[in-house]
Amino acid sequence: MFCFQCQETAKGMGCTIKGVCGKEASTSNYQDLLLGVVRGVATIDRAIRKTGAQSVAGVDSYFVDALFACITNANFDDASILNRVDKGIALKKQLLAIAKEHNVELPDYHEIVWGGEKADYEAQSRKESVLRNENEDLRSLKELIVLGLKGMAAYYEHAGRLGYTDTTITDFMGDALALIANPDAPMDQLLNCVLDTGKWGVTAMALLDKANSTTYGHPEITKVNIGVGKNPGILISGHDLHDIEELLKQTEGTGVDVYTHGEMLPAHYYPELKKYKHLVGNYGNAWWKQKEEFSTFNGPIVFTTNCIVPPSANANYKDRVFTMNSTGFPGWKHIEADANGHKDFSEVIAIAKTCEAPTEIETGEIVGGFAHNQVFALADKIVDAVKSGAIRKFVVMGGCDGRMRSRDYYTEFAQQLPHDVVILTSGCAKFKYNKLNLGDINGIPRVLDAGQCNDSYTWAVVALKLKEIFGAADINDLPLAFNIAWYEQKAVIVLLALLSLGVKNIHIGPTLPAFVSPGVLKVLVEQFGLGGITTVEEDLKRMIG
Ligand code: FSO
Ligand code: SF4
Repeated sequence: MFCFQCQETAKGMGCTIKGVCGKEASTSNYQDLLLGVVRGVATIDRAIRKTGAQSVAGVDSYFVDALFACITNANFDDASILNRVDKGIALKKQLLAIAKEHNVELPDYHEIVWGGEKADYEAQSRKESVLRNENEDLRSLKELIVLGLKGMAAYYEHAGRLGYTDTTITDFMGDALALIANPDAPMDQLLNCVLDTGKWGVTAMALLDKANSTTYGHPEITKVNIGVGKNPGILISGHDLHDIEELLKQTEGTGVDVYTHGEMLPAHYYPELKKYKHLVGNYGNAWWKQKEEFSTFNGPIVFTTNCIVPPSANANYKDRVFTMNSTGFPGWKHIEADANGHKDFSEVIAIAKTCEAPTEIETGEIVGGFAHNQVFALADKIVDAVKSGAIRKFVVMGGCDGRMRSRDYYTEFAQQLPHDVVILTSGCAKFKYNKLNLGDINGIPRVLDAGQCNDSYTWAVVALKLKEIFGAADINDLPLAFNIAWYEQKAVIVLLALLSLGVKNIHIGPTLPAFVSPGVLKVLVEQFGLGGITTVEEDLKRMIG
């Protein structure tokens, strides 16, 4: 195996024996195989479509799901990955038949030529490894693209589940997959594609923003309980709002409460979700603390997306965890959607009824719901505070949380920020400072949480609005700094999206990605001023002044 897609990769270079995340070498290899199949399918599909011929239906949703299943901590189940490989090979055969019928010329990439025999899976997976590209700069650009596509796929899938699709996004994804399949893809074309990935990332985030806020109302300022009630509960994790809505509907009146974990916290901010009285609160913190927090929760847990941490051998919750969508874990039950996209939670609810109420691990409330609509409602107040000097600067600190101790940096950075600086956050990174009680400035909380990592879109929209209000020539002239924490591939698409909007001098940490080669880093530094982090003191001087 070779995997270097996340921030916690072994030695900051790559996992080669087993993932730090817990991913087995076999799973990693099958994911490489799956991505090879995905590249092959997308390349043939695009070639057919470009001739004007009718291609096979469902190619887009196939590669979106497959890309999502290869995100860090999403799917640890070999059988589930291999199912997708089999599905892709069947699709490829259909596509090849159409290509033949219409005399579509196809390149001779191994992704296309390979016949898909089961006996070859092991050998072929090695051919599809990240290391198939020997030139490290080419490899780096191709990985930046595919990792960005994984994040984009996740956001696109959530939007799609709410009925929002946009084939221009999936057309781009198909073209980008075909480009990275090309062993001779030129460097400049790849670099342009990296930037285009960011551009389409903005479109995908905007689509999801529209899907979420049209379906569930615009997020609004909300106090979220972090304590517990007396009823048994179901804990729901991940990012999918359609799934939590279905769970809320099916648990209503059953005596079973619903709690959010990690990235599902922002569900509480949406009017059409917060209206459910039995949506009691947010239990625990970011994804990486789940082993402790799931064991005291006492009830069943459902994963709508990543981030899964493999349980300890003696974990008391092992028999009451359910996965859905692109996620999977060997031995855990998987809830499939029916033909209409509905999921049946009756088994989860039945188990919950036999469980104790959650054990209290915290008490109190946290405040969030500052997505763009809510921020714009406060615009006058915010602009006045900036003009009067009460607010000196904003610092976007969104992204991911993770288990490395070096991430304490973000807690300390937040604590040591001057009191006239406001943190704009989104994603699970917020758990590093959302319980610090950092106070407010003229009634504006010093930590404004827009929502999930995809809601980083809010900060792009807000920055553009501030630019307009203050008549700034450039987004980079605003009193705005970016100190972003990353972990997995959704953070990659967020970063590429910000770059595509022209944001400069973004700091990412706690370490720079292993998949960015020195040569590509040089370009990113020269063109965008991208940088890492140093010490809290030094960075406060650099970013805040
Ligand atoms: Fe966090 Fe995990 Fe949302 Fe990620 S829960 S780390 S960037 O999946 O997606 O912020
Ligand atoms: Fe390693 Fe991260 Fe890949 Fe897991 S996802 S195998 S921790 S690089």
